[in-house]
Amino acid sequence: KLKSVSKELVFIFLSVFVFSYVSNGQTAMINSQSRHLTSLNGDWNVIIDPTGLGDWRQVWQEKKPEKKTDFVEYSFEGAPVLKVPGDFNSQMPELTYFEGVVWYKKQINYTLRKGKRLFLYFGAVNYKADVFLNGERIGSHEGGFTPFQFEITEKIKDGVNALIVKVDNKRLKNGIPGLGYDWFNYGGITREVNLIETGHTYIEDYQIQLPKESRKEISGWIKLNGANKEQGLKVKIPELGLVYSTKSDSSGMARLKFQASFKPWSPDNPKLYKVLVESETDTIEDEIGFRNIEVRGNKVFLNGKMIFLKGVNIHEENPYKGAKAFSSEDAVLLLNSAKELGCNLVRLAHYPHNEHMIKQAEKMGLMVWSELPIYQHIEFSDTAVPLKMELMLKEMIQRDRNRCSVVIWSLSNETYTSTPGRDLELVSLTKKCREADPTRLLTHVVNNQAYNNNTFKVWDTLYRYADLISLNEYVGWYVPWQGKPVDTKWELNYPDKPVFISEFGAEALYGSKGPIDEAAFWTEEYQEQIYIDQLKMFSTTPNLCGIAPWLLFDYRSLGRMHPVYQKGFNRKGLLSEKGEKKKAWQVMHEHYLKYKK
Ligand code: GCB
Repeated sequence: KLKSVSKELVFIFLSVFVFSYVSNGQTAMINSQSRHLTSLNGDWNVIIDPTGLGDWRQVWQEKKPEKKTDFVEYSFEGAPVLKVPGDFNSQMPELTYFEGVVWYKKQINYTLRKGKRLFLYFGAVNYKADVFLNGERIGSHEGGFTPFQFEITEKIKDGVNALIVKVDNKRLKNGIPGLGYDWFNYGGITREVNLIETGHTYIEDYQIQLPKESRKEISGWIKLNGANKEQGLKVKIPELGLVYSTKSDSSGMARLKFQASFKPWSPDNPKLYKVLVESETDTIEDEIGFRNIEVRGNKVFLNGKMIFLKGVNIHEENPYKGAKAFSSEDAVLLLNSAKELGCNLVRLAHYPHNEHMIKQAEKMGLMVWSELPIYQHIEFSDTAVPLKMELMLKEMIQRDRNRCSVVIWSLSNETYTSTPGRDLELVSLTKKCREADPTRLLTHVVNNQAYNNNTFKVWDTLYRYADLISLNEYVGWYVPWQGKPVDTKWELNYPDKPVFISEFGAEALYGSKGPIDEAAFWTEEYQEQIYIDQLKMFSTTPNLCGIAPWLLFDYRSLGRMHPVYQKGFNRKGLLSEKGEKKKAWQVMHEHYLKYKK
């Protein structure tokens, strides 16, 4: 008995040791949707493992008992089923508040064609995924909102294969986000899973966008992955009769530069072109819009015209279902409401949303603000954190680099200047973002401004590196007014940059009515008054280039515990979770109607 225990311990020790050196998931290839793919969406069997015992019992090996006294106390056979994509919390009552391990299994029947490569692609798994194929660990990935892949060309068997994913949504002190955040921690395989078959050399990535300084000349590149790196390449835009030819070098890279007279993409005319990217061994089809976004002086310009960003904040949640949003239907639902409000921009808070949101926004003429979940308390001085931030940045940019709707990369929200390493790491991340994508605007959201004597003192080191000064303020809600809104004064540490009010608002329970006085908060009237006052105050904000109320729909968040008014919801929505319009909706709507263009 003792012997077998110590054998088991040695095995566990070795596996932990070896596993920690197994390579992590690769950054997913761009435009997965236009590849030769087999969907693994649908029913997966699951084992709920609140204590993490499955690791010790090697669930991924699916050991079967050989004799009666072999107690194998788990089985995927007969196990409950969860839908992928989707969060696990909303699918089983016992998982509602679950933060821990769920093991997922899918049987794959596959025969890989000769000479082809195979990739296992995940749109996102929140928060950590350990992936096993046929009893062998193939890698892991941390970060709940971006895609990743593993090459399994050598690992897939002809016929039946067992794919097991250990999903862990426990919060981590050195995670991104960290331990505390004001949204629901939906765990699970929350986005699509696909097998992607490619040729031996495939188009891994490409950028075909307008740089900030031009409205005619595309600059970008194509990158090949595989043995045959030097190839003839073409970019075709049939509607413009454009065929551009080039060659990749020995590293598989080709630079692109060509001119065309595009009809620019804009909220009024969200024009997209079919674009073909061709190598000798691969062809990818995309739909790309062309626009340029830039800051000149203290103003934002879209296609050379000054634009006011009429935003709204949105979480990735289907309010009607109380579930993670993941489908194109969910995207249409959320974005239709943003459109109806009168927006031309959506701030997708506080993490990269699914691809349907970005693509749907593009079709509907909504600009997108995409954000990293570097939110409030982040352990910047933990050596693992900068690496995690960098990986997320890379994954976020790579997925959406050709989506013209994305006009702003927001790298952080409300981090604290007092956190050791914060400035150093975020400045370094900012530089990396600029290198990786010089075509978009970049910002950090900060809320450390002082508000005294009806004066805002807006300052932060990060603003120096950002295109926009973005700030969240909740005067009237968390902080009392200190004078008339129209008399508000402002002092900016960078007075020549555009200012974006990325959050403001107040909570109200739909249907809760009352007079506007301090005792009556949570009412629609109280929220409405805060909106009226905020809009007056915005007339005093220097260089104001845009605003975004917090937020479109009431949404689930565990910290919101008021038993009468909140019941587990952040009630700052302009709409309730049932889509009912609160009074403040009308105030915002009329305000946005005033800016016709
Ligand atoms: C904020 C945060 C946001 C919160 C919001 C609130 O400043 O950025 O994530 O949900 O305030 O409701 O307090």
